[in-house]
Amino acid sequence: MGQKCSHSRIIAALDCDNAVEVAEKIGNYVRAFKVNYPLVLKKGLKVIGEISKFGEVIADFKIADVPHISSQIAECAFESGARGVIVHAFVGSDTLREVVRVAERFEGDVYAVVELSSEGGREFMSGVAEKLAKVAKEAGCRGIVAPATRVERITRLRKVAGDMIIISPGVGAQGGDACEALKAGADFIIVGRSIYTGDPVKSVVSLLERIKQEGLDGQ
Ligand code: BMP
Repeated sequence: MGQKCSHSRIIAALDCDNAVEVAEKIGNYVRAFKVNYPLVLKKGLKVIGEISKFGEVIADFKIADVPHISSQIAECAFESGARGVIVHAFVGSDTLREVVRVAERFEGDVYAVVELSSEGGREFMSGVAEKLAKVAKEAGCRGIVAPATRVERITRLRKVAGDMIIISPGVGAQGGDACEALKAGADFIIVGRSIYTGDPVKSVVSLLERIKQEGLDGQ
């Protein structure tokens, strides 16, 4: 992941209509961009290519279908210029392996959601997240998605994840703290509204400064 700002530990979630404009402004400060369904449904898949001019794109389609459909979704994402895709780990090994197989063709990465950052993530996912992380690891996923809203869960999941990358959403608007998530074992934090609402450059720079002050900037 990441060529532009190789030490940044921020992945910007561009869930805003002016995503391309924001990407151009903050491309030098983030490690990657995460693009989600609402944006692609509104702007079309071509938006992935447009954003990828300013940094690597992870296509967050939270793929969760049977293998032959999931692999086609991943293919669409990679063919559009994504360097990574996000899948749901609960789909099981067959789908995960199939998506990893597609990613390998494009030299891309697969990240598996093991526990959502929302309250609902506690209902079912918390109880099986470690198991899901293990399955994702065995299937060859590059990383897992774990909640910054419950940093103790990141710490627990790190034990299973080993050298897999942990990317962690829920920072800022959902109540999670960037530095606490990194301290708990996340490699990267995913930040959306706290960056793109207001002045994106100011917000991302001040977040980077906080991370640096705490000695968590990974340099
Ligand atoms: P925000 O920082 O504005 O709350 O955005 C969080 C982003 O991370 C959204 O794109 C959302 O889809 C994603 N996300 C999340 O919030 N929790 C998860 O568990 C998994 C996610 O992908």
